Amino acid sequence: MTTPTARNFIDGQWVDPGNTIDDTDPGNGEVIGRLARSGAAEVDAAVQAARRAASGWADLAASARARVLREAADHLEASTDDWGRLMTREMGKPLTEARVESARAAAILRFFAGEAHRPFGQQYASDQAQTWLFTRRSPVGVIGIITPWNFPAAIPTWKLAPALIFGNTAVLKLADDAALTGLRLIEALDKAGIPPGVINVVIGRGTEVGAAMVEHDGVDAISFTGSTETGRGILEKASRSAKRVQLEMGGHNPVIVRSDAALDSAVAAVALGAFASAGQKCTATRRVYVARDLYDSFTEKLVVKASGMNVGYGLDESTEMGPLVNEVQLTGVLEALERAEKQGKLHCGGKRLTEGEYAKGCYMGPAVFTDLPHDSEFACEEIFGPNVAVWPVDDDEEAIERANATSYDLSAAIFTRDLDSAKKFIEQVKAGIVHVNSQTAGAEVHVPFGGLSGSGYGPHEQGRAAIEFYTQTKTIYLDPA
Ligand code: UN1
Repeated sequence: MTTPTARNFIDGQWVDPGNTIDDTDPGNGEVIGRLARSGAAEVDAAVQAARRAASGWADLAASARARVLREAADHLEASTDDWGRLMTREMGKPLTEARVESARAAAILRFFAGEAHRPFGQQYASDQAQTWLFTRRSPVGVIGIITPWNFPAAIPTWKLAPALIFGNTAVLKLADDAALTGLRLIEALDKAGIPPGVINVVIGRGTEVGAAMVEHDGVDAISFTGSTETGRGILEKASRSAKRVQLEMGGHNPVIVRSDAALDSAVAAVALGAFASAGQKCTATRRVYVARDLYDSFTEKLVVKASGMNVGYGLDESTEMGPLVNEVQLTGVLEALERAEKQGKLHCGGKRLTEGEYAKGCYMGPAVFTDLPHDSEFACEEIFGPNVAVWPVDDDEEAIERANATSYDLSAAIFTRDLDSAKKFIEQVKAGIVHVNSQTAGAEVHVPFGGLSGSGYGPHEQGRAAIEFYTQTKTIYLDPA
């Protein structure tokens, strides 16, 4: 079997790469593929192709664009298991999660195909009786899309699908750690007959490919998901040429557990929120504020749950938590947790697993901390791994104040049976997404998704909200001659 290579897709052609690097399975260190190395020249070719394709694609009936999305969804649905396996091998998430994600990507395509037949634009009454006054939505042009490795099927899909249905063309940079997975989406769109140049993919380092996209005059807008630091750098560069920018960045998501909570479901939801995908989600649960009378029992149950988790290779069906995505990420997380250990109490996990099969991959145990200062690095900064900390709180006011104390505002959850407390939490918590009695992660396709302040910038993604970023508004005064 030949090793698959993540190649560039430019102007409808798969381009044979010059330089490549290894694509490694973080679960066992095996080289599973090659990744093209590209730079500004490939980005330029991709942008030129996207510009040439722009008017033809925008001029199609929306239903013709929808047909391409739907047919791509058909192709992907025929192979969600296979797609999930590739995802697991490339970036480590357990197959059970990877399958859900590949099915979700197909569902995203179907939702956005449906946008072709939903109303958009608005009609107004003009002050002049004879005037028809309304707005029209038109494509923005060429969208530069930069996606991360943690949802390598879903995130490229939820950016590309709205870009395409609203008539834009795109240049996509897929993250190295999961580029082969992301390319399945492009293969499906190619098979579905998307015209040349409408989507283009360039594989390479963020500092070269991403930077070239952000600086290219032929790119009209940038949609990015990744770290807060990288996102802010993109915003700074992109604003020099007044590009439209949408940033989905880090999170440091809090959970409040009140005295009246259903304790076991709160524990289960915190474990799921903190450790699914080995905590590598911007929506992962990191901080838990528990009513003092439940604090000991909650912590004990969470530690039992975390220490009992089956950490292993993602393709084993019994695995509950897989490896981290690569050595660099693992080392960064372990070092941050070592610093945390000096400031608080580590109850379980948090260390590299090296025995037996673990020695070949990027494995660590899920970590639960307590007794960390509220101003510690752990309490304030996102550490992108399977780690969560618990603190006792005395009342709702303190819980909400602590929940709101970081510079990230993505997702937040409360566990309670008390309606008034839930309502107060919904009103007062700083977050783009609020959960009552469910985990902090998750994003249904048909509703807006996005954070505030350090977590997000620009219009939200998904659902009908996507139209805000991927279209521009024209106001039309139509008068009789
Ligand atoms: C989810 O919680 O299912 O990068 C989605 C991330 C987010 C997506 C989370 N943008 O983790």
